[in-house]
Amino acid sequence: MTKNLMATVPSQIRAVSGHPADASTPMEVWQGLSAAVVDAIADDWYATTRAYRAGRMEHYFSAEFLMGRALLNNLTNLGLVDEAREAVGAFGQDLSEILEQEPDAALGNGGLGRLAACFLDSCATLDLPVAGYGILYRYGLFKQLFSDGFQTEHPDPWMEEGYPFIIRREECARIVRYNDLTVRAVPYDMPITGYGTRNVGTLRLWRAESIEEFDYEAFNSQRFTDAIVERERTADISRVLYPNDTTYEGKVLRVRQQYFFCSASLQEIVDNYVAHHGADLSGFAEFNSIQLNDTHPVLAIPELMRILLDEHHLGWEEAWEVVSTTFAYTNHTVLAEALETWEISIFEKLFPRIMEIVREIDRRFRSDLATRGIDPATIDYIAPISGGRIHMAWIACYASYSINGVAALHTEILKRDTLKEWYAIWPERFNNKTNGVTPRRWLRQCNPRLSALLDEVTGSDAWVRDLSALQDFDGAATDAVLDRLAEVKRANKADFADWIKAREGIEIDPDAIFDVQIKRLHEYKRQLLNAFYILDLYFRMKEDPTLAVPPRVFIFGAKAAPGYIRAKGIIKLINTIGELINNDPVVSKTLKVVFVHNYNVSPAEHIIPAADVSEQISMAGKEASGTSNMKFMMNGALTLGTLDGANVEILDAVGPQNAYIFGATEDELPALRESYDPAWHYENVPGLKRVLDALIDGTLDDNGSGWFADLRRSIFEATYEPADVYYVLGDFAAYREAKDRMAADYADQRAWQRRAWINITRSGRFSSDRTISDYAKVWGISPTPIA
Ligand code: Z57
Repeated sequence: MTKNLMATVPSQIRAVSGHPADASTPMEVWQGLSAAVVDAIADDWYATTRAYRAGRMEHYFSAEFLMGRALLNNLTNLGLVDEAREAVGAFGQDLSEILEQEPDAALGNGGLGRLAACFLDSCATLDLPVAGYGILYRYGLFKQLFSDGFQTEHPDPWMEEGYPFIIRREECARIVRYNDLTVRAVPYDMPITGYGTRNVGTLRLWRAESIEEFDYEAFNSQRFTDAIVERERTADISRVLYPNDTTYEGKVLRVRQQYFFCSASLQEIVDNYVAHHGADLSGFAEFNSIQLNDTHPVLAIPELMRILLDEHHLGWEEAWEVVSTTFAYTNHTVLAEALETWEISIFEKLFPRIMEIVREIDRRFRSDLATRGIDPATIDYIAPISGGRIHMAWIACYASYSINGVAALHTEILKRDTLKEWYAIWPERFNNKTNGVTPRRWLRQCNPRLSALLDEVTGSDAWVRDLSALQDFDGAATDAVLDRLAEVKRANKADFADWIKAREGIEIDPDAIFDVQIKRLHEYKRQLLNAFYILDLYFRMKEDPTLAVPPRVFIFGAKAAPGYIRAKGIIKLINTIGELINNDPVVSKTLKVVFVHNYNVSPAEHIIPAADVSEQISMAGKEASGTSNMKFMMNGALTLGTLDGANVEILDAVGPQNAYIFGATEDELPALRESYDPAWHYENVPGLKRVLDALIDGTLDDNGSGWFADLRRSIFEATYEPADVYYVLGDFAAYREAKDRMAADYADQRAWQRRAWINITRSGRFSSDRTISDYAKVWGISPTPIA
């Protein structure tokens, strides 16, 4: 399938470094080895691209692709890991050290961006004709450091030292026009390999550049700086990823970014259609479908209308017929603060023609709905333009042939609440697509020990391409296999302890329970509930030194949006609790708190294989799906969670004896909230008073920021939202009970490993291969293998 790496690696390294291979730095070796991989797949990549372009294709539009590292992923997919180890070993380099040189491509915030990356992996593995389209951000998600326990943010110029897995395609550049600015969009292509296939898919990321090198006129007429400023204004468009997850920020630059990649991608797709099928665009939707990853790419809807109307001279009806059979929309949240709406004036200023088209969509929408007898108040509420703003989700719902949520419960909430008006009119458009994660990166690659065990027990590596095959091995958990499983976990935990020692300077005991919560910091995810538990446990141990507490390490990883002060307060709180506990001579023998700084895809690959407990504790109804829950399950961690998002389906897959579920359910919450009084819980629920008072009585020091007092107020005082809006105190007693019980259960290792095994073998339906096979039916595409 591929050329001999051993032969090409040394010359690639020499070409990159200008030294002999054995005189090169680990970074140069990474560069050269990566270049050798691109060399090995180039011909297949070209063949795949040509095969896909000739037939029906799906185009996945997303403002975020959280790819992480590429080298090991590609080596794993191509079956070249051993060969690569040998190739670099030949001149004294260690492959794992080489792999750690690679920066993460962090072109995404969290779940939504990582989902897009897992989907590309599955599309490649399943030979599906799908391409991804997004933005080549110069700066990915900020780097997080802690200073005195406070998060600080730092730029992440991730490809500044060179990045071999992306190829500039000068010849495919397009022009994107704004009212006040015209820019060149230059595509950079990333190859997406699959496991056990020669097909290589493509992620196309656009970079904004000036039309001309310089404005020579400005340059020569002593307006040198103006010429530079103009260049910078252009480069601004793809300069930085906005660091908000599940919140909306109405920044003009952001809407510029969105239009930028939508317009460039559509131009390319339309040109490709013309090249293959001729100038009559009325058949466009037979060969193309576009998935909108949340509302961020929804400008593609009026932009495709513009291209069809103005550049290909279709009539409105004909153009709308094409558009409304092309797009499908995925909703990822029910949080009101995430719904994108733009001020009309912004659209008018940036792209008046697009605004004109949106107005016409709005006008026709209103008359269409009136004809259907919908009442005027409802029409006004769900119209594309209402209250002086443009509602991107409403445009998406109106124009899309398919609308989906990302877990069963989430889709039900969309139909019942968030999008109920739409569901009433077009019920047939709604469907569920429960998220999934790729078992290549999240098991095969990050957990080689467990992978080897699975190969052995199942007799082959077929599970890597068909994870559901594992379910036949539920019964294979003999005592011998369970002992092996325990050894695998123990070894992973020892590796992780070394990694943490080097990275965070904290020593942890591999025999303790590793209890992990890794995800973006958000109040709805309730890291605060976890923090309260830990602080309460500390007080319980101080109060009664004879209390039998199983050794535990509480592990966190989370970035807070830089402007989200309350989330930053929670980070500081966890770090401060960690300080208190880790420095307590007695308690630190049993408990440790570790906050992994700069949590990202590659740290996740170290953390997840070592986890015993998967914390999935959002307030029910708020986490659309969650995807780390699935990664933990595949790696044999047990879920400690609420009945939220995909946790519901995980519970359904493993059964109640193999997960720890607690807390108020989504349907119980409205009634509970009616009479909810956080002050009552504070007075009456064991432990809470002490914990909440510690926020203000000097036990914990927030360096005078006032952030801990603010956290306390968020629990007791109604401001623009009700007191304790995420029901932290309401669920505390149930959480404490479940978590204590879980820790006690850990002592019976045989029983624990049996439950872990069931979690692994039942994780098949959470493979993104299953999710993508479901999408492929909606998309109307089929496998197109090149060989
Ligand atoms: C994001 O990461 C998610 C939703 C959003 O609306 C935005 Br913006 C960013 C997440 C959800 O919070 C997760 O529950 C979900 O698993 C993930 O998207 C993938 O669907």
